[in-house]
Amino acid sequence: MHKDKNMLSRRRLLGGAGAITAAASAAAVSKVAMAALPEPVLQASPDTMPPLPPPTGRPYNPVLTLNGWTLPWRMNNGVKEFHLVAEPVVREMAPGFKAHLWGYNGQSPGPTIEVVEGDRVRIFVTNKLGELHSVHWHGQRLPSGMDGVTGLTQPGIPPGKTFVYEFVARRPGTFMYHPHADEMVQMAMGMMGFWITHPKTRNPMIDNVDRDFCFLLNAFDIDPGSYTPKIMTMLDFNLWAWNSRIFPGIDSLNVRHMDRVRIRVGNLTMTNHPIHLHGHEFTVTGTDGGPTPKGSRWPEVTSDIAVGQMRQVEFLADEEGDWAFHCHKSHHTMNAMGHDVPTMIGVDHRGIAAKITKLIPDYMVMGERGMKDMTEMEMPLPDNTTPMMAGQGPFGAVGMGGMFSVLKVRKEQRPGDYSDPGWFKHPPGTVAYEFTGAMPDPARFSSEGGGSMLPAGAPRPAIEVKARKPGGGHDRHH
Ligand SMILES: [Cu+2]
Repeated sequence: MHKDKNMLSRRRLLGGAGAITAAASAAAVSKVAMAALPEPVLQASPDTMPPLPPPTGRPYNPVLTLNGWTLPWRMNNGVKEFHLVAEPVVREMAPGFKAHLWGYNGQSPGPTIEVVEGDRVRIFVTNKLGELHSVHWHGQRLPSGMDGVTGLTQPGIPPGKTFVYEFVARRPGTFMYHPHADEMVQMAMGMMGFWITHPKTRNPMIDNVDRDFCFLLNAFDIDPGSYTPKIMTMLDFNLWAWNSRIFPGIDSLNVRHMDRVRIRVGNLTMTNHPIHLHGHEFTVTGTDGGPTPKGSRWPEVTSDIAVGQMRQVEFLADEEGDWAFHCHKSHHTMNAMGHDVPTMIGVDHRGIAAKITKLIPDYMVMGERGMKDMTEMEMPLPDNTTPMMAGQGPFGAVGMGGMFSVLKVRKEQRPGDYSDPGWFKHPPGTVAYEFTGAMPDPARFSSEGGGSMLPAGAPRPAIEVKARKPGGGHDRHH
């Protein structure tokens, strides 16, 4: 889980170019900058990297990108310069499962860009794809010609070329970037990134927080055993991801008890995602339109994030424990599976399954008691995929995948230490437990049911319903 270790493969951002620009006159900055491209910084690890405190420029409290990282910059005569490289990447989506995606600077999604309201920003975008590219800065106020829409506001960036975007980050808030060139393909392949503009001064609509997380919702269609997403898929995706990671590959959100927590989420999939937090209420404090006025906020435990939207939610982490945090569409907390699985609940197929297994050793059907059995069954998997529902908790299989993680709220977390604290140690007597007393006869309301259609005074026939109940020592057949 969360390792907070620094594995930037090439952290050295300032090469010789930094020294050149220090001496350059203001008038020459633009040309010098063009000539001296900042060295691209690449990231090789899918782990959550620690927040990047601003080494230069105005101070701010940096965000933590879940299973991601923040792009370093260099200051060039008061301009923050970033270098994005659009390129094919290999992304580990979960341990044992790698996908061939497209992204920026070695990862999908690309690195988070963090700036401060009022910053002048210059972003060099190098296209290492085999087709045209451009980057749209979702939600920004900027000159129309910097908006990054291929054909409309600029020619597409040809393969091998570098374009420069330059504008002032005028509004504080939660934004993202993504291609606006062959975008169906390029986004289906994983090209996207987060953008945070921190407030310049104290803003009455923006509270200080102790923990500030961000991630993008994205989805892929990759057949088990293969590596490359099927880009024509419009709805039937089989991998529902946060920052191109799927549970159990998504890091936990570790906070101290009584921390104020902000979580920023953007949706670049083809459907909406009701994001749900257990154990706490939050308020929506911002959208991609900016911070929401305080009088407009109300408490929720689920916030629906529509396609192309961003939401930032905030809460006080005042309940200790391990709290599930997930998309509430139950199919989105599953990993790759076939779509033709028949519903077998209540069907006694024990004999049939045993016979088929003799002919086809790998044969497996959905359990007659539900699909949870599949978390325990040793179903043979092709290479390079991940179980449909995986992840072990302290009480057994969690039985989920996809868009799922855990908020860990701990009193004993030391200040400044946000490493994974492990599983919550529940105080004695606070865990749901088995009732072992005698089971009383169920009280049934005698006037209810089909008998009411009978003529008054007619004898009521006994209605027999046969139900197969789970458990009871059924032997399972694999
Ligand atoms: Cu969802």
